[in-house]
Amino acid sequence: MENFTTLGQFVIEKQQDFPYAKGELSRLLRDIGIASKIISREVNKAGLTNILGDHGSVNVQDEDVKKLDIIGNETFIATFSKGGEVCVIASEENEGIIPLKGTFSKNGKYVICMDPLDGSSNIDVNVSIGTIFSIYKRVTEVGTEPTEADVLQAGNKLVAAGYVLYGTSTMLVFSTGNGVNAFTLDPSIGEFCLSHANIKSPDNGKIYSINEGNAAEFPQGIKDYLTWVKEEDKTTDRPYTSRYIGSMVADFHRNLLKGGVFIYPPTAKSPNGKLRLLFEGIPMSYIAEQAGGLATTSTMRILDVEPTKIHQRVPIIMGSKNMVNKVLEFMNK
Ligand code: P6P
Repeated sequence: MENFTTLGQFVIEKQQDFPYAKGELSRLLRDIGIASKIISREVNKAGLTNILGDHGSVNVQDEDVKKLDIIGNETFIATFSKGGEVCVIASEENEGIIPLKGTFSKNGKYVICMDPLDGSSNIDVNVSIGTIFSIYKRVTEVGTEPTEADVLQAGNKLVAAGYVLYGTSTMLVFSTGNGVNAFTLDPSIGEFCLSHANIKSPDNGKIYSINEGNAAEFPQGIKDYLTWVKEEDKTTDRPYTSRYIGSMVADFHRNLLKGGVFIYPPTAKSPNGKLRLLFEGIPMSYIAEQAGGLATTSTMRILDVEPTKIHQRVPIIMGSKNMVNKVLEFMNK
């Protein structure tokens, strides 16, 4: 008999570690697993069933929406509506909050903020994409109509967060506040199986991930850091290696395992950076910190930023602890 732990077995075994146990969060994580399997199936046949290419519409970020974006968004909304644990969703694909209309949703105790399919511009060129999610307890009273206050919560209030990477394999990575665990989908049994237990991100690394095409607009500290990483100095293992795939989940996940720093700084075009606080900044910062890394705007911890708008953006420097601190050294010179 093969020796593996499925997501379901893990969640039951670890139940006592989950805040507000009572099985609700376990069911929520199970629902995320189900939705991710459906999206994985769609992503893996993208080239075959003519769901490539633009859906024609544009989302609130004014980005061309690919059909898979729609499928991803609708899949998660339908799954959470059926599950009954979630009362409201904020999605990168929707302008406002999505109060769920499922039979029990009004009594749902949990809130989801999600980017159902991040990196969707990579769909047509067969590059890895991902789902990113945050889970909070609602702040409004159970049984009442959820409000924006339920989704506008700082990352230091998170109950759980994680991502799904649709890459060479489909991997679900999440934390409920007791470290980071990764589960790889085994299509032969249709189960997510524990593949990386208690991930610790290396304190040091040589990989820096940033879109240097915007370099002219970067803050001086970032420009100085990018000069420093390219200098020849064997004692500090430089020059470093540039790795940037343009799909945050893929860039983040590689850096999480190998050591590295991911940077999306402010630019003239996007004075607060391009990435969204609710849908990318907070959940990925939670995972970075739970794995022993850091995540900062350059002036404060991202998990302490109090959201005021659903689609607000945030500058991001996140990853290996010593690498983030090195970037901050240049930013604070
Ligand atoms: P740029 C994808 O559109 C995304 O939201 C992230 O997944 C990715 O890290 C970033 O934007 C890429 O942005 O400006 O470098 O193309």
